[in-house]
Amino acid sequence: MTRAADLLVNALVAHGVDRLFCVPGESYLSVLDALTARDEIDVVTTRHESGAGFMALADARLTGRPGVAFVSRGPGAMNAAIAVHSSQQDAVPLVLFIGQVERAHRNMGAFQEVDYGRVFGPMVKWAAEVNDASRLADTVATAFHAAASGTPGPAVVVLPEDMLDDDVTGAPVTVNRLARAAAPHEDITWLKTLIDEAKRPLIVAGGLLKANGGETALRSVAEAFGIPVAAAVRHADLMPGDHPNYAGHMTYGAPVELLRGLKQADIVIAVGTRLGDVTTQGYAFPAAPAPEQRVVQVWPDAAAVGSVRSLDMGIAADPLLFLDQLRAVAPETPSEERIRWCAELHATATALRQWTGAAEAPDGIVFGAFVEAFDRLLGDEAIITLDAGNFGGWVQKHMRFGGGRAMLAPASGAMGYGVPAAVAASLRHPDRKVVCFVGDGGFLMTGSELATAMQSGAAPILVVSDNGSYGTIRMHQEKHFPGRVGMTGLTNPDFAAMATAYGALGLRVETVGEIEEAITTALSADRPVVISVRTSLQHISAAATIDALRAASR
Ligand SMILES: Cc1ncc(C[n+]2csc(CCOP(=O)(O)OP(=O)(O)O)c2C)c(N)n1
Repeated sequence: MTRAADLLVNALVAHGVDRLFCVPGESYLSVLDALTARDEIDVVTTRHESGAGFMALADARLTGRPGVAFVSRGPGAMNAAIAVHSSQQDAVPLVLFIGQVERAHRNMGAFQEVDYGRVFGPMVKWAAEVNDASRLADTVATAFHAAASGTPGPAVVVLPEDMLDDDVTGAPVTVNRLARAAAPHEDITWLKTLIDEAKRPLIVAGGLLKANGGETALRSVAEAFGIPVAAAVRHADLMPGDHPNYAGHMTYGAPVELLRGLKQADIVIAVGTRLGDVTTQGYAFPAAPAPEQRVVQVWPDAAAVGSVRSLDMGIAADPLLFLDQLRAVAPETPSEERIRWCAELHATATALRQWTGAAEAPDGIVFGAFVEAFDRLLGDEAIITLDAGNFGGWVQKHMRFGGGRAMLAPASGAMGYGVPAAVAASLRHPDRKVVCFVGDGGFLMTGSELATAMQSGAAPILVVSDNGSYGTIRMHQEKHFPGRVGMTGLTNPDFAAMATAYGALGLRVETVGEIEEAITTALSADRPVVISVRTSLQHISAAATIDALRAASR
């Protein structure tokens, strides 16, 4: 007899799954049993389903394959919802397996019963409940295909617990090969004409170029044509920050100097980005619905191309294939004019990256000073994960990315991503330094995954910016209701002591003088480290102090 649960594991292995993240549940015990008998898949047991989901998303970014998480029915699935949302917003492929009540009890309001198709409906690309075990393997194949094809995103497979014990002897395991579309030949020819006509072309590069050699292909096209590259939000690592074609990072509230430069572009070629709200600074550049310059967008899903703004050209193609095609028609060398245009934008981006602010304030360290030191002391082969919050502004502005330094951060703005992503990154690349930057707010959302790091042998460095506040929201309060603030203050535990209790190395940085030693100690440790940095709340963002915000509001 072949048990359905064993067939499921066979199907995962056939899809190249070598690691999955879970919180175990009684609703899929047979799968856990099947996994214990196999060593092809490393099962990482996490402390919260959001942690499992975020780890799967980070792993997907690093491998270029769908991330896989298993969670229990009802409460477990609801805890994982944040990862489903991030998968959809970030276009990162995720296959989420959820246990379900036994088939005979469906639609009776049974213990922890949920209709997942309805709950996740608008967010997922595909969701199916496997009621007939003979359909299990092909449902898995469809889920992996749905997650990775077109606009990557979440697929959900629901597993009634009694189905997992059915006999499926002889049922085949299938894999649906991804269909990848290239750009039509005439579009490449036309685009080459548009680029040749342009004086100041600009590439905006997005997350779909993050794995599978996208960075190399991008650099090759940019260098050959002499086109500067601006990174879509959270993807500053797509071009090395010191590369002459690097033109900056279109992050939250990008500096006016950067935008002034980029807006001179007479054609924007968006590759592997949906040109969403944040990257385009609130649909201002390139503007939606009517851009002020020529815009070409390359994205694998025709329905998403041109759905937000009018385009001069929409190309529904795989961005990597597209880059190869464009490279094939590139000139031998770029013109002098193009090299000057690249240099102009690169100079602005480089100047903006320098940290020049005050290092310390009466209420703590200005986080930029800590980030500047980390940038200096950290080697190139590193992975940096970011949680959501204002502390990240300094990291995104003042750290150099690319050329080996990866950035993993959710464009969805989900707090709680940073620590689990760092655990997953450290497991995937034990040879690389993995550093997570997280606020005191975000750290107590999923910081318990430090226990997962201890248990699984991951060794990330977690930098907690402790300003005693949900600082980002406090900043918005100061902007909109100056001086009338509340509900954003945080009474925090001693994060370094907490780390020690987990068995990690806990370090505390209270003054600027302690920064370098703490970083050096952390970088030479071979176990998880938490550096708790006493950050100034007055210096509430990389762009403004609380006093300045209040003065401006008055
Ligand atoms: C899961 C989630 N909940 C709430 C928010 C809204 N939010 C955005 S930033 C922020 C505060 C972040 O505080 P902290 O982690 O301490 O970082 P800081 O802004 O102080 O640097 C909140 C509550 C969010 N983005 N994600």
